[in-house]
Amino acid sequence: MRLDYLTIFPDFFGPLELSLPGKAAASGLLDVHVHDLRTWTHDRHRTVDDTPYGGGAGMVMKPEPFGEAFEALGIGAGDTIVFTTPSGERFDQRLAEELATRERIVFACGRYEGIDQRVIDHAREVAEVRELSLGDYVLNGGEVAALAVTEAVVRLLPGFMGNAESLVEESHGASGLLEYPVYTKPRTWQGREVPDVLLSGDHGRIAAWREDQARRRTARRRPDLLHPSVLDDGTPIVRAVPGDAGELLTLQRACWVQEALDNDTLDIPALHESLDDVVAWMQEWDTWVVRRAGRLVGAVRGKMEGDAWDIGRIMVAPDLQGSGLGRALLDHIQAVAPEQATSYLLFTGEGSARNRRMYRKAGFRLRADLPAPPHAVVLTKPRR
Ligand code: 6GU
Repeated sequence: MRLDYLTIFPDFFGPLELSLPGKAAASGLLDVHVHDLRTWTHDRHRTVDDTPYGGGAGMVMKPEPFGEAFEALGIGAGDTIVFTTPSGERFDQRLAEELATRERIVFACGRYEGIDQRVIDHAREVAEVRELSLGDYVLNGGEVAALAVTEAVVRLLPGFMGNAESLVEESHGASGLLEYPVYTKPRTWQGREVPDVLLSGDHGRIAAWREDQARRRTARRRPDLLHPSVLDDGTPIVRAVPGDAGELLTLQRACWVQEALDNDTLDIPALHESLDDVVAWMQEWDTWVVRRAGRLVGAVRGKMEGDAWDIGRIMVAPDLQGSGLGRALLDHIQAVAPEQATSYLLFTGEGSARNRRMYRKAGFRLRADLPAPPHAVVLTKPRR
C-alpha cells in the first residue's frame, strides 16, 4: 500500500517512522511519502491560505497548491483521497477495513477553517474521495486524524500483525461489543485479585464470563452499540437541537392538557411553561426527539440527579398515543443513561393510569417514601 500525506506540517508525520508502520515500511509492505504542501506555492511567503469569500472568521486553504500537488503526485483513477475534517463522515472500524483494501491512499490534511470546496469537487473527478472525521470534537488540524486513520488501517493489512488472532477478539470487532477486561501476572497486585474464573482452566466458563463482561461493559459505556436509536419501523430517535424548542413546546402543551384532565388539576408546571422555559431546560437535559414525515411527534429527556438518571417529559403526539412510541422512548432514554447511573427515577401524574401501567410493565415501582409534587408520584427502577 502506498500512502501520501499533503500537509503544511510534515514534522507531524515523524511518528510514522516508529513502531509498527515503520517496520512495515522497512519490509516493503508500506510505501510512505510525506509532502510539504508549500512545495506547490510560488510566492515569496509560500502562502497556502486566504480569507473566505462571503466573510467570516478564520482562513481557508487555497485550491492551487492542492491542485498542483494532485497532478505532481500523479493521483488518478484507482487512488483514494482522504480529506480529514471535523465535518466529514465518522471514521470507524468498518471504514478502516474498507480503506485497508486500497492500493494507494492520499491524505489531504486541512488546517484553518477548511479547504476551498473546489479542491474536493475536483478530487472527486480524478479519484475516490472520502471526507473523514474522528469524532464529534475539533482538532486544530487534520494531521493527527490522518495518523490515527493510518494506524487503524495499516494494522489490518495482511502480514502486518504478528498475531492475526488478536484482530478477531477486539473492541469494534465482529462481535459488535467492546472488549472484556484483561489481566496478567501477578495474581495479586496491591491487594487486588485476578477474577477466579480466569484461573479455573475451564475454557467454557472463561468464554461465557468474557462474553458477559463484554455485554455489560458495552451496555454501560456504549449503549448505542447495543440499541441503535431507531423505532421498529426504522424511524430514528435523535438528539434534540435548539431549533426543536417551538415544536417541543407545542407537543408539551398537547400532552399536558391531557395530563391535566386525567388528574383533574391545572397545577402542573409543565402545562404553563413558555418557549423560554423550554429553551432553558433543553440546555440542562439530554433531550431526544422523534419525527414522522418531518413532524415532531415524540420526545423524552434525561438528567443525572445524584446517582439516579432522572427521566421525564415522555411526550407522544395525541394521535399516536397507544402506538408503542412512549415505551420506545422510555426504553431509549434508559439505554442512553450515563455509565455512573445506578438507578432510574421518574415522576408521573397520580391519576395518569395509562402511563403508570406502562412504567410498571417497564419495571418501575412506586416510591411512597420519596417526596413528590402535588398530584404526582415518584417511581424508581434499579439499573441492571
Ligand atoms: Cl479529521 N480534523 C479536525 N481538524 N478535527 C477533527 C477531526 C478531523 N476529527 C475530529 N475532529
